Amino acid sequence: MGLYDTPRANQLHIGIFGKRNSGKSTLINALTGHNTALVSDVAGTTTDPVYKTIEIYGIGPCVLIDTAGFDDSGYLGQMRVEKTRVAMDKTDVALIVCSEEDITQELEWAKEFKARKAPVIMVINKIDQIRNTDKIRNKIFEALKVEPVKISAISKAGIEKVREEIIRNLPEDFDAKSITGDLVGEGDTVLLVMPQDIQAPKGRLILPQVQTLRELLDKKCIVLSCTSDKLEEALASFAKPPKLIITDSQVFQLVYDKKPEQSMLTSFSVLYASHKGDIDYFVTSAEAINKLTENSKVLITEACTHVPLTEDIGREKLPRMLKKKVGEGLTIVNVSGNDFPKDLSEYDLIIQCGACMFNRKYVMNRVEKAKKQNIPMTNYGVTIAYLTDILDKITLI
Ligand SMILES: Nc1nc2c(ncn2[C@@H]2O[C@H](COP(=O)(O)OP(=O)(O)OP(=O)(O)O)[C@@H](O)[C@H]2O)c(=O)[nH]1
Ligand SMILES: [Mg+2]
Repeated sequence: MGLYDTPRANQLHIGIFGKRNSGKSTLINALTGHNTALVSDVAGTTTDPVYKTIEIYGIGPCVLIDTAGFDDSGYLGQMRVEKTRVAMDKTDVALIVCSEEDITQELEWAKEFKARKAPVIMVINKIDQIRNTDKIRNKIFEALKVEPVKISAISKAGIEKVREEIIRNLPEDFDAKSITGDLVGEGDTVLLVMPQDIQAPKGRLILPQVQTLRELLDKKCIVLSCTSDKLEEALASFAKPPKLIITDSQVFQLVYDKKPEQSMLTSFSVLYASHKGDIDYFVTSAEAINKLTENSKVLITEACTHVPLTEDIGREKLPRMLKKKVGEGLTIVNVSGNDFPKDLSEYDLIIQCGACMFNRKYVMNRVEKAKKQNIPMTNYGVTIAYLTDILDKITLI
């Protein structure tokens, strides 16, 4: 899985954009204090986006994304720009580096970030070399009404100001998003149903389970976990029914059938639907399942790029459930990782995985794209709940 097999997906993503040779990689090195990114005077040194974790005082660990110049050209250049665009989709805060007088492209990118409501910090680099920085500053101020930060990434002049600007421009909703919301609080009992099937990684728990458990412990809840075959015994061990049951979506029906009436029920991936995405859109979009026919086409998007195992949810279980309802003729297309078609018009429905490996910004940008093209989009958990007829019986936050 590589990139996101740590909880990095929840950290602030700071993307650095600019033309080739503007000094993006040098700026990364200045911010991290290490020579981690490759710097050279050859235009096009950085090709694939590079993700680095840094600790910024006042924010904590953040992910810095070093990108290929957005002015790259030619066939390979265009492919690199495509990857820079994926980095754009993941960016919570953008730094745009200007190092010459013509900043037409820089301003276009800044406007695109603004349209996506991502904070943009304009940086003028190479002030040790550029003669008239005021000309660039004035163009920026005129177009965007923001004061750029002037730096020399090489001498590190102005770097502290960049750090301050990042802190000043933090997105409002960043870090505020809890997984379990106000469903439970201190002293409440919670049962986690976590079948450790063939899909579960050997010797450890998957990220949504780990993060949910950690959050519940931080909230001082009393948490018990079991596999689905021990559900009855687990329930019997509570003096009174647990306030909340969080289950793996794959055993939704079983848990719903056995749960005490007083206990609220939800699933990890339904919780993740609002933690990482747009729960309202996911729930309304689930209605589109009813309208699918054998001529329909469904896109299933999975964040992980693991080699699919047998009984994979995205490649086997969900397609089987959908085909059972709609008919064998239903077309299902699977994509994984950062692949997400630009033109969604051929699809009748998009089903995204729980997205624990993606940051929220990236999933929300996908939702925006789907909404703009009027394509319903939902996620694994909501789909399974809908298909098993319990979407209206579970607790959403
Ligand atoms: N004079 C001066 N040169 C700089 C400064 N920052 C970077 N450079 C030089 O500009 C050149 C390009 O720097 P990089 O950091 O590789 O630029 P980049 O934007 O990452 O370039 P690509 O990866 O090719 O897109 C290198 O020769 C750097 O030494 C600066 O503040 N002043
Ligand atoms: Mg570079």
